[in-house]
Amino acid sequence: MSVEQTLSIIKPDGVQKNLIGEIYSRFEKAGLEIVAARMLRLSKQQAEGFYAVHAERPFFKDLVSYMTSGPVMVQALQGEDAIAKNRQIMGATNPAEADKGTIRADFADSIEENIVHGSDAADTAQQEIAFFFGDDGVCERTR
Ligand code: IDP
Ligand code: MG
Repeated sequence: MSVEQTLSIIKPDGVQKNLIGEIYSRFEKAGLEIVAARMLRLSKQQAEGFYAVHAERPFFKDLVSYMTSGPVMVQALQGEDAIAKNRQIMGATNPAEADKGTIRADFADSIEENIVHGSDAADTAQQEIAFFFGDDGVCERTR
């Protein structure tokens, strides 16, 4: 285990359901620190770029339209094992398969509208944090 950073997004359905505080509380109770945060409405180009890895998937067009349907809340999380810990708190992609007590089991409506994004590995975490926060947009926790 080591201290890691990971990227989290509260997707448009999570913002619409007024879950920002609830989700932040779950992160903080699990020992994850928020080290960067911003709300924005993704452009089509941003959503396509962020999810470029899924460009050939049949659901790609719908995914881009979902992700641009309203504002998202984007944050970098820091802590021991942050990448895996965030994925545990989120639950499986399909809420029907997500463990009880996870964000997706508790709040998601479908495999597409599943409330949150989380980086899946160290390299993607680094790329995704840079995508939203550049080189200097993450705050060091000095206390
Ligand atoms: P993840 O968000 O759990 O990492 P990915 O496989 O990376 O899941 O897929 C990215 C996003 O694309 C999912 O969170 C979900 O919003 C959407 N998605 C994934 N699989 C499907 C599907 O089979 N149908 C519709 N949307 C999907
Ligand atoms: Mg993924």
